[in-house]
Amino acid sequence: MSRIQQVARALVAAEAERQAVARFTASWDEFSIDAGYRVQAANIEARILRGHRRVGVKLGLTSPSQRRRMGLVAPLTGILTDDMQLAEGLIVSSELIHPKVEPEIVFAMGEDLASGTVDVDAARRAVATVHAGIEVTDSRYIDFDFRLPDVVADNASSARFLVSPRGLDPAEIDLASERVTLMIDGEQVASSADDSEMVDPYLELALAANDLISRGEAIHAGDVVLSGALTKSERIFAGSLAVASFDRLGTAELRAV
Ligand code: OOG
Ligand code: MG
Repeated sequence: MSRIQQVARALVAAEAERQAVARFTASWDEFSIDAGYRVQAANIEARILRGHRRVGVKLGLTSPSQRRRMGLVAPLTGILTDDMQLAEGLIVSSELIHPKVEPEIVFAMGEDLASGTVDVDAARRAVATVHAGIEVTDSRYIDFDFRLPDVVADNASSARFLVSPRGLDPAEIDLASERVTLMIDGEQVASSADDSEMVDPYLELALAANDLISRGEAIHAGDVVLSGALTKSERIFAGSLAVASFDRLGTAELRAV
């Protein structure tokens, strides 16, 4: 079995058994981001063979300053499948290891971003509607302790996500100034105003699309795109209610049982 297959299987087992593992970069010096994407692709292919359907893409590390420190030019990406999408805002904690919630702007794509070089305007034009959402991340690594190759292999910590049904036309909303607060059990635990750096979600979409295209992948019409956390993420435990309140996009609510 190749090293890629070994890592892929270990991550599948960690998810299935809800047992976090140590990061692979601790014991495999040559583990690269590129190898991480090969692990990710192998596990998504396996998920699809098990009967799940690809529904979109998630972006991670969408803070430009954080990215510069890490020497990256584009956000990380993970692939979303239908079993990750929450029809109702309910997660079952016992199915997850140590879930965290983070508010995100979500795009429903109207057009493909599949070839050429995508600029910010092209990215915006390809979006059909903009929604409020909450991503539930659940790293398969102990204490969310990972380096870039590890987290890429782990499908960027993807676990569950919620998209509010009501969407706005991109022309109706200035996303660069859209703020959000995250409340857990009625207490504000995070706000995008805490973070002085403004992120342009359309620029992140364009950068991610170009990176996907360079890897032979694409964003497609009909895809859901989670555009990246707007606040720090917060642990959620059974019995708690998380509410993301956006200025104009409305609210998304998620309960953990
Ligand atoms: C990686 C996933 C990051 C985001 O929105 O930035 C992410 C992590 O677990 O930190 O989903
Ligand atoms: Mg996220």
